[in-house]
Amino acid sequence: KLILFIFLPLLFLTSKGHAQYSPVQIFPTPQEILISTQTFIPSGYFLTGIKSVDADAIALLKEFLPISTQKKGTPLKIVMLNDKKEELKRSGAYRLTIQPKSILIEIVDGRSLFYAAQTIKQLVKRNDGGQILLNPCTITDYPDINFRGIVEGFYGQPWSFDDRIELLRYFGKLKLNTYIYGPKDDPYHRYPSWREPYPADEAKQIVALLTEASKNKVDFVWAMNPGRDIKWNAADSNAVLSKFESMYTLGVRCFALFFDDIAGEGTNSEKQAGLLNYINAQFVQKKGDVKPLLLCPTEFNRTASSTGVNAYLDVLGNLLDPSVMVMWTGDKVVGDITKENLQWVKSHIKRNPFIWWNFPVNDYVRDHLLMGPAYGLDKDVDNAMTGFVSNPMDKSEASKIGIFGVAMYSWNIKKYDPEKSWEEACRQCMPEAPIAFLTFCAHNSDPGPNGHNFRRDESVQIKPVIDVFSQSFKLGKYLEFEASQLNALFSQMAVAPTMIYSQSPNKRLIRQINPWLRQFELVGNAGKETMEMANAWINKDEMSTWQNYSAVTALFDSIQEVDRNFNKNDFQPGVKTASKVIMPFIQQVYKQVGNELLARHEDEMQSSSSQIYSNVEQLKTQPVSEREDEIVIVPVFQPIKIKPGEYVGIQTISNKKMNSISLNLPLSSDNWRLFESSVDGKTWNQLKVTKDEDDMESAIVSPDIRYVRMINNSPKEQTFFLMDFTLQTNKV
Ligand code: 14T
Repeated sequence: KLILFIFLPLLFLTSKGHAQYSPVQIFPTPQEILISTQTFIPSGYFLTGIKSVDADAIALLKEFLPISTQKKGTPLKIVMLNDKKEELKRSGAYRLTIQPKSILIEIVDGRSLFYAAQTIKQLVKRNDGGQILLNPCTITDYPDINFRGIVEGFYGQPWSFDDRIELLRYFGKLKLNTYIYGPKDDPYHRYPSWREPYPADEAKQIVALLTEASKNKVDFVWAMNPGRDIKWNAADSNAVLSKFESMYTLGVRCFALFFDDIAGEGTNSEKQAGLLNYINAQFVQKKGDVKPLLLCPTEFNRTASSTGVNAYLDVLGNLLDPSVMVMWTGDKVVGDITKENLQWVKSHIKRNPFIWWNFPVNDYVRDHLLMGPAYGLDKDVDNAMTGFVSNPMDKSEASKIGIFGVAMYSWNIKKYDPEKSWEEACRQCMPEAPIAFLTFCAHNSDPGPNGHNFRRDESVQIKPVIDVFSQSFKLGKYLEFEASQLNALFSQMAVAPTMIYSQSPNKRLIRQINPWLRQFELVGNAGKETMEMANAWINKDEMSTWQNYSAVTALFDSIQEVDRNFNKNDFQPGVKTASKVIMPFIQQVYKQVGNELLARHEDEMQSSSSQIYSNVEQLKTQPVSEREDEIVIVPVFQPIKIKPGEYVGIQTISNKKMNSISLNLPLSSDNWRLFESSVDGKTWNQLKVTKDEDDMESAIVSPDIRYVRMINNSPKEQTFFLMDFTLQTNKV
């Protein structure tokens, strides 16, 4: 739908080839935009046309446009939008025509004017002299989905008042219009206190939230979840009614009933439909200014849905008043939204579903952050959803990344690009350190293994590099090009938290993700040390390998420490970061080098465990020295007396394979010696000794023997020189 013409002052270029270029970017992407590349400097404006449609929108316009109360300068005219197109009758639809001599804003309602103002805010640029610049343009814009926003519907610590105020402001900028209040752990929303009105101080906060919501053209929807202990009788129908009445008194005009996560009586769909219809008739219709009701059913996804005649969803579809909107999470509790699934549920509930998307909620994987792109949303869906809301994390600021994607998708489905939207979200959420924040988010997206089998891409850019590098490294090769990319990334990871701490004024965000930031720095450093270790290892620099190996070991200890001591909760305590691609890579290289390094040094350590094997008093403490391919008794330079039956030899527990023994002992004529080998030191086999031309004696031994000895096999004490007694081994 986006037609982008670039028009020069007089000459209109309608080349589609230029369709990708726009002198300004607007989020969410407008449906139709014609914009000139030329700019002009507007003089003052005066307001004309419809008066007092929306004071907040006018106040917003005045923030960045010179608008005077006198009738001088150029007109900024506000009129009703008259178009037969169904889309241009939607709340929030607008058409904006900016020309050097006028601005025309055509609107459906106050929200339209507010959204047009949000668009103009993004169109305004300034020159070096601080003057305002505008590009002439015509923008025709409307939302693809009527209700867009979030459902605060997770388990765990609900958002704070300040979290909510900030998010409502964020909503205004993103043209999101729906905030559904339903935190599982608010006792006044659910069990046990849904029947009771809020205490005074909490009621006051809800009033303040309603004010902020209204300023940002957001519908604050208050949800109740009574199913756990509701009785299907008049008393409880009235309990719902009077609680709604008390919320109405506070200013709430939008209401929802949730029946998720319950068992027993409360799950009865006929009774649920009856209650909704009763509230609709007795409350919504009577008040006149209350919006249509919203229902979250007990069977809110296809996997959980029963089938057959009078199945749960069919009963709802048949009985519920057509005005009641019905929520739906898709095929599963957490998963993609597909056209096919939307059609399936519609055939049962007899209306378009209102999507409750369980992303980026992390109440089922609390040790992970979900800060990656919002993807898995079908783009081939026209007018198939009444609403689209995201269930966020308990971390409000961190959830802004996912919410941004939801805002882009739900406003303009066809133009939605998950990756580009995600990058823009990172930039907008942390303009002071965009790259650092992007790096952080790129490696904090996958929830890890979980019961919903919901996994996300993570570390997508570096993954192919890691695959190539680690494959070669397993074969003993260190690929320089890939290594340099990995080193660059790990350095970036290691400094990103420092950048974020020092540059970002968003202390709320930092507080929410602080354990993960700390962990991220440690993982970055572990990556750097691992690469150095791998390099040293390949270069056979054992000293450095050891140093880096112990540095990585220490960093792993710190990572474990953070994991154990931060983010304590009863469900998934701990702090996991970069857990899908990067940590497994670091661990794999660490293990590989560690195993090889230790295997090599195992032999060295065992050199002390190769020892002399002798019952000759004089030789009992004589050292042996173990080298790469031999074990040698250190020579003794004095004559040794050996009694009948006494022996001298070598005992080893090395895992090397043995080869042969060789000796250089003074010749002896009377053949008093016998050479033997043994596996266990108990049973001995005699060795056949041969002499070479230099009078060196040697004997082949079988590879797995662990003892060799020369024994005095004569009845007399003998004397000899122990000059060379060597056990040859295979090289490792
Ligand atoms: F109402 C729903 F649409 C819904 O999603 N309900 C909850 C929601 O509050 C929670 O945040 C979400 C993610 O954990 O899952 C739903 O609750 C469940 C779903 C389960 F499959 C609770 C327990 C489950 F086993």
